[in-house]
Amino acid sequence: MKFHVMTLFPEMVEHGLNTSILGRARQKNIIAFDVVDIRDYTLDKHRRVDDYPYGGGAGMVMAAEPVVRCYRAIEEKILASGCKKPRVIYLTPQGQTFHQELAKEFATEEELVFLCGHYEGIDERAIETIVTDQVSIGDYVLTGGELPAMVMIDVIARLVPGVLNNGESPEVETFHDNLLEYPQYTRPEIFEGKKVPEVLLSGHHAKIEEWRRRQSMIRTDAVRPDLIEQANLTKKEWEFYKNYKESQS
Ligand code: 6GU
Repeated sequence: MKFHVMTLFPEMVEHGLNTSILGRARQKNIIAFDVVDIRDYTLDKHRRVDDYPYGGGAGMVMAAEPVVRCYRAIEEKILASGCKKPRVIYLTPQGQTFHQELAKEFATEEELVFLCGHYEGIDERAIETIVTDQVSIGDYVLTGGELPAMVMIDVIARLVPGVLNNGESPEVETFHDNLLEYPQYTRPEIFEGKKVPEVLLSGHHAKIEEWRRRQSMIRTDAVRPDLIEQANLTKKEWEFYKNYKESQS
């Protein structure tokens, strides 16, 4: 799978994507990155890519021309390689919120194009001309689309077969059984006076599993009560949860 990224800060994206698991998957040719500098496509003699907004207001707007010319160069390469016209994702707080199901959908594509905006946004006509999907990564405002593009690429790439090293299929539910993960411990047994929970040293697998499930329920209840309503719990686990809630009140 190939990820094309249109950006004014290519070195930021290159660095982010060449590290750790994604860097290794790239070396193994399971995924590929094509990071393109939008500034290379400006026709302005001063290499400018932004301008003042019509109608006034604060900040600058990225001009349509370099963005669309940059995209057309990418599209030409993709069509020449025999692939269909790609989906083009514009990273913007005005988009639909990213989630695991959307990642699964994008992971079925051969090629994806990400458009990273900066300043106060991009001329709407460029967006109308090339963009197929507008996506936000959450309800907060970042200075540009590079980090959101890297977040999306990380989430999508780990769904591509062979990217994760263990033979297991990646967990594609938001969270396993709609529960948050239980706490993990490794050596030493005592760290700054704090002991590893006794049950984990017992070697009793059924007891360990029960403890982990209960820890998951307790955490989910504290942090994400919206999830626990749809959690996949056994009758016995619901019983435990009910008693736990009563003991809390
Ligand atoms: Cl995709 N872009 C920016 N600038 N801020 C965001 C975002 C995207 N998603 C959440 N905040």
